[in-house]
Amino acid sequence: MIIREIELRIISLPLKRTFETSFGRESVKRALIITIRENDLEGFGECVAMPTPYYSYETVNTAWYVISEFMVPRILGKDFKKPEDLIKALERIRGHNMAKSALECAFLDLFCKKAGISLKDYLRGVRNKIESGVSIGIQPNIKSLLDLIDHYLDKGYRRIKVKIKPNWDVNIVREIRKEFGEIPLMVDANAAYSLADLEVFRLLDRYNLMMIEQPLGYDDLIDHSELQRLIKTPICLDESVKSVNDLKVAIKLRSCKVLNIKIGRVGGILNAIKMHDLCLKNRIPVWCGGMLETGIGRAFNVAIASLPNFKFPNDISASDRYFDEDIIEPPFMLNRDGTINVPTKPGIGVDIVKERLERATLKKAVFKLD
Ligand code: OSB
Ligand code: MG
Repeated sequence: MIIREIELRIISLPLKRTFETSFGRESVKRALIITIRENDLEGFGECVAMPTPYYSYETVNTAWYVISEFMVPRILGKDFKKPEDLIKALERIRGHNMAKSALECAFLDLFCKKAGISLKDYLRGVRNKIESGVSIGIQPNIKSLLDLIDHYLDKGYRRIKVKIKPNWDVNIVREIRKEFGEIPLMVDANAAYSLADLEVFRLLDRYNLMMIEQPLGYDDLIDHSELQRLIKTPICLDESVKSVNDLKVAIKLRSCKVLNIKIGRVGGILNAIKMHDLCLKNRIPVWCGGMLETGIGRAFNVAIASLPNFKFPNDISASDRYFDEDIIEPPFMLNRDGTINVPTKPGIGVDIVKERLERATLKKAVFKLD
């Protein structure tokens, strides 16, 4: 398949609710959307980098820069037989996983559409529905947090994840358990603590949490290993595991018992699958993380979460948890049993609404073979 046309756009969609974590707040969703065109077919990919370098060093603008300056010239006009070939062509570029992933996703969508096969079938997914959880940001007070949890439980979400930071941790977990009893509950610290905070984790350890996500440094594996020895609650890594190699070290050191897989963070779907398989071999269950994606990124998440070792509810919520109006149709909907259906049409299996995409666009560039 010769890549003849690549379009980049930065879009902005209002979020229904401001999303606050230990590292920052987002009120609008910014995303870099890639379109690869061939005749009348289009493949779409979404770069999950955020506007700020606080979750990872990549941002929407670094992705725009590295894709247009270094990645597009390596793939435009080239003939790639399969997704592996495209990743190989980008190997020389160090890091920038989210940027690479967006291109790989767009290629994969187009590749599957051409072959008339759904992404789920291409990836050998084994599920028609995936389990849906919800990730709740830091709230102005405990009352609004409890109200939100009540709202999402009512909709049927299968597990609640709450963001924590120092002084918004043991106190909220205590109140949640008091109000809702033994609901499936976990916390995500986004690297807000160090080993000096051991006492916080000893206290959290009493609340039967499903797991504690990324409690320590964003690039740490050694202190997580130490912490995991000291508490019984499973540690789940997010930020610290960006590659198969990171994962090998994490397994060797026993730094985690669960892995959050985000396609963008790990540099694409093929890497995500390698990590899924390595975790399966080492009896580490995984689940799919989220980056407040639009329907495009969400479709890739839903497809990968249909693989067998995705053993926990995912940070893949319905479109209406994030946006009043998504850029895809049909939107992802939550079934009453807290699951989301995996699309069966070719490629990502959802349609992009051009008029909405256009309306959300802040900036656009097209690279074409003439
Ligand atoms: O750490 O999992 C995270 C969103 C942005 C950046 C980092 C994270 C998150 C989430 C949101 O938790 C999950 C979702 O998309 O619903
Ligand atoms: Mg996380």
